[in-house]
Amino acid sequence: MRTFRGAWSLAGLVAGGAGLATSYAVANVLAIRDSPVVAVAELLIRVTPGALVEWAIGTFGDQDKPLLVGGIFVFLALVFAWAGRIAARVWWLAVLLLGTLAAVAVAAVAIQEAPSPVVYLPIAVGFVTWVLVLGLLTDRLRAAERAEPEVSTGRRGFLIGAAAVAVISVGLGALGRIFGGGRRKVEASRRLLRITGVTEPRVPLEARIGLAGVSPWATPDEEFYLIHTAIALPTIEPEDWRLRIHGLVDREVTLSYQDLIARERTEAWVTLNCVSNTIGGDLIGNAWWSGVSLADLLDEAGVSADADALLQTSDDGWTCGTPLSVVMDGREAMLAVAMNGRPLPIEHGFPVRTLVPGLYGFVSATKWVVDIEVTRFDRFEAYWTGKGWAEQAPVRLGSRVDVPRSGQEVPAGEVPVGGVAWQQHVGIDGVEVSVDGGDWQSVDIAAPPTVDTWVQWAGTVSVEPGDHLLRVRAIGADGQVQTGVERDPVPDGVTGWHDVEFTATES
Ligand SMILES: Nc1nc2c(c(=O)[nH]1)N[C@H]1C(S)=C(S)[C@@H](COP(=O)(O)O)O[C@H]1N2
Ligand SMILES: [Mo]
Repeated sequence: MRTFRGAWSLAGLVAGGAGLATSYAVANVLAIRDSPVVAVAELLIRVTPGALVEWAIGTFGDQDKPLLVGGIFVFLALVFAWAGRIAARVWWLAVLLLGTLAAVAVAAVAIQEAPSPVVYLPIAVGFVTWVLVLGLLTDRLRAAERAEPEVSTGRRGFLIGAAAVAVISVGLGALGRIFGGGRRKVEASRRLLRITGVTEPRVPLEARIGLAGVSPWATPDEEFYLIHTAIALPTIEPEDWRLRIHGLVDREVTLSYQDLIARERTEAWVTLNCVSNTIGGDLIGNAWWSGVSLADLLDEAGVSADADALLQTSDDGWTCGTPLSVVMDGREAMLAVAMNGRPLPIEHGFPVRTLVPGLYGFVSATKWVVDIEVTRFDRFEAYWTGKGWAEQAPVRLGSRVDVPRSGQEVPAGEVPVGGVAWQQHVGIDGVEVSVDGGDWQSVDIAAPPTVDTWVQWAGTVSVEPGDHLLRVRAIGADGQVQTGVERDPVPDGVTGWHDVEFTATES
C-alpha cells in the first residue's frame, strides 16, 4: 500500500464537497429557492415531532436552524469520507450510498411543491460531479498503490488533483453566492417601495408607563421576535405577488400587489404573540401595521354560510386555519403590507402577511401569504395542528415582569416594579403583584388606544433587605383573573404567573 492513511477518506470528502458546491451553484444560478441541503433541513423540520421542534426553539432560539444545517454538513462529511473508503474496495457500493443520499434530497425537494423539473437539476449535477471527481481521485490513488515505492508521482498527482478540485469547489460556491442575489434584489425593491396611505407610527403618550426597563410599548423591528419554519426565506418581488381567494365563495378573487394597495388603507397597533411563548418569554411584540381589511375582501368574494374557516397558505407552503367568524367580527383583521411605517421586512412576510388581533400567530398571521381558501375546519389539517397543536387558539390572558430583572440587586425600601400584560382584543383592566407570596396589590397600568395591544404596568413594592420573589397577574377587561395554574404551551398556550427573584440590599 503506497497511499497514505486517510487518502481514500480524503478523496471521498473532496468529491462530496465538489458535489455540494456544484449543486449549490446551480441552485443559485437557476434562482431555485432552496439548495438541496436546505430542502433536506426543511424536510427534517417537517417530519420532526412538534415537541422536539418546540424544544429546539426553546433551547437554541434563533440558532436552531444554523445548528441543524451545520449538523447536516457534519453528517454529510462523515458519509462522504466513508463512501471514499468503501470506493477503495467496492466501487458500486459507494455509488449506491451516495445515490441514497441523492434520493433523500429528491424526496425533500419533491414534497415542497415542485412546479418544474428544474428543481431536481442541482441534485443531478451534484451527484454527477461526485461520481466524476471520486472516479478521478481514486484512479490516482490506485495508480499510487500500483507504483514502485520510489515513484511517488501517483501520490503527488492525487494530492494536486484533490487540492485543485477543492479550490474549484470553493470558487463555484462563491459564484453561486454572487448569482444568488435574489434576496438582495428583493431587499432593494422593498427599500424603494413607497406605499400610499402608510403613516408613521406615533406612540400615544397614554400608552407609556414611563418606567425605565419596561419593554418599550412599540417594539422596534430588530427586537420583534421571529418564528417561521422556512430556512431560506421566500423572496417575492411585489409585482410577482398574487393572492387567490377561493373555495366556498360566490366569486373567486385573484389580487395583484397593485390591486391590493389600491384599496382603502387600514392601520392599527396590534400585539402579536407566539403560542410557544413560555412564562416570562419574549415571543411577543407590538407594532403599527398598515394594510387592507380582510373582511371587506371576503365580503366582496361572497362567503358561503357553510364556511367556518380560512385555510391560509404561504409562498413556502406553510399553512394555518383561521376561524372565519373572528375575521368577520369587525376587528382589525388585515392583509398587512407595512410594519412600523415601512414595507414589511422580508423576514416578517414581505410583501404581504395576514394579521388577526386576538389570535396566536400560528392560527392567523401567515407571512408571505399567497392563498386563502374559504372552507370548513373539518376539511383540512393545518401545519401545526397536524403536530398536536390546537385547531383554534385565541390569545390567553398573560403578564410579565420586566423590572426588576431576575437576579438583580436593588436598594431595599420602595422598589420600582414594572412590565407588560396582555389579552389582545379583550383588553386589560388591572395588574396585581405579590411579594414573597403575600397579598396581591394593584399597580398602575397605562392606557393604550386599543384593546388589541399589550399594556405596560408599573408600581412600587416595599421590601426589607434580603432575597425576594415578585410575582405578577393580570385582570382581563372581561373580569377574568389570570390563573396561577401552569400549563405547557402545547396545545394552545401557557398559563401561569411569571415571577422573578431579586435581592434588596441595605441602602
Ligand atoms: N409562512 C409562515 N408564516 C408564519 C409562520 C411560519 O412558520 N411560516 N409562523 C407563524 C407563527 S407560529 C407566528 S408566532 C408568527 C410570527 O410572526 P413574526 O415572525 O413576524 O413575529 O408568524 C406566523 N406566520
Ligand atoms: Mo407561533
